[in-house]
Amino acid sequence: MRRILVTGGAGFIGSNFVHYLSENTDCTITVLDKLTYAASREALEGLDVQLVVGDVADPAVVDDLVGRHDAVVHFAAESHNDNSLSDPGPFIATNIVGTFCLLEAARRHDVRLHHISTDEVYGDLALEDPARFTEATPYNPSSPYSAAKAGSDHLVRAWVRSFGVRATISNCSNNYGPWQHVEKFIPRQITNVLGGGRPKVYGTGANVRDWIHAADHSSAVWEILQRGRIGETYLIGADGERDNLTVVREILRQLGRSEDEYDLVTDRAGHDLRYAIDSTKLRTELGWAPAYGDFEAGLAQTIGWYQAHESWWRTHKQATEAAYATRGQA
Ligand code: TDX
Repeated sequence: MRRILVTGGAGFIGSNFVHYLSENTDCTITVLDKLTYAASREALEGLDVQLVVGDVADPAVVDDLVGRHDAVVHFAAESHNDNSLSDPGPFIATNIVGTFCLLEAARRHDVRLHHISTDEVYGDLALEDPARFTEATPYNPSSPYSAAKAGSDHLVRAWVRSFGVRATISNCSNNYGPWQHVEKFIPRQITNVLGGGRPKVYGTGANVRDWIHAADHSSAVWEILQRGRIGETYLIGADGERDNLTVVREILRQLGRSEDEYDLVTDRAGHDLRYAIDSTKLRTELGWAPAYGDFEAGLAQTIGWYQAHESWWRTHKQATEAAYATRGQA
């Protein structure tokens, strides 16, 4: 696999994977990205990458591009739950129609495809339930975002079975790290505190997420792309379960503020209680292991990155907070 096309490669996790490829392989890399509000050209600065600005749901762009590559890694997606609740349309267009469009091109040109998905397709777990998601957990998505991702996963499986497309799927837990848009939980709270404000916690803060550093997500995707079995799904997670209040308190502590300086705000509609990943299959079959085993250390590195990149996140902060204010969440 010499020539790799990364869709959504200017987004948070997509650009992290492009960095991973640049640093660890000698592949030729093309990024297809629509450059929506969530993408950053800056995240690709200094890399030897061809950036094609275009829409994954546009067959005229996608077909030719896919045909000129050996493999496609498909990150492009609308990914923020809160946005899917206020305007679901773009989630259907990019996540479902975009994936359909790529699958048709992969089928026509017989190109290997890896589809990036989320643990949210499985719905949520009870807080006290010892269970975690596995590859066998039934799909049960809650939000327009997770339903659209679930739909895209089903399309991939159908194209493997019906048309023999050489595809794999990964479903990852919550990512954190550099270049994540300030609408998401961890960067929102870090940048609130850096700006002299307070973290904003939905509901009671009891909801649990399973955190993984984006760099660990990238290394797992590379393993699956190289050695994953066609037609298989692999869950990616780093045993990072924390409730939201614990994460907020840790951010406040690391930034030298009192741990109770946060606000509880209006809860998210349909808010999933808990996600948790059992990544045994990935670890035993492909020998993958995360490098960021210590969440608090990964968080410290991430806080340091946001401190050093204020000019980047400042440009997004005001509009993001204005949108939260209209929903009673600021
Ligand atoms: O200001 C906030 N306050 C708050 O309490 C925000 C933005 C979020 N939250 C809560 C909601 C969730 O319980 O924090 C948790 C994490 O929220 P998000 O960052 O919005 O992530 P989540 O909804 O868990 O979805 C994420 O993980 C799966 C990603 O956004 C998805 O793209 C991914 O598929």
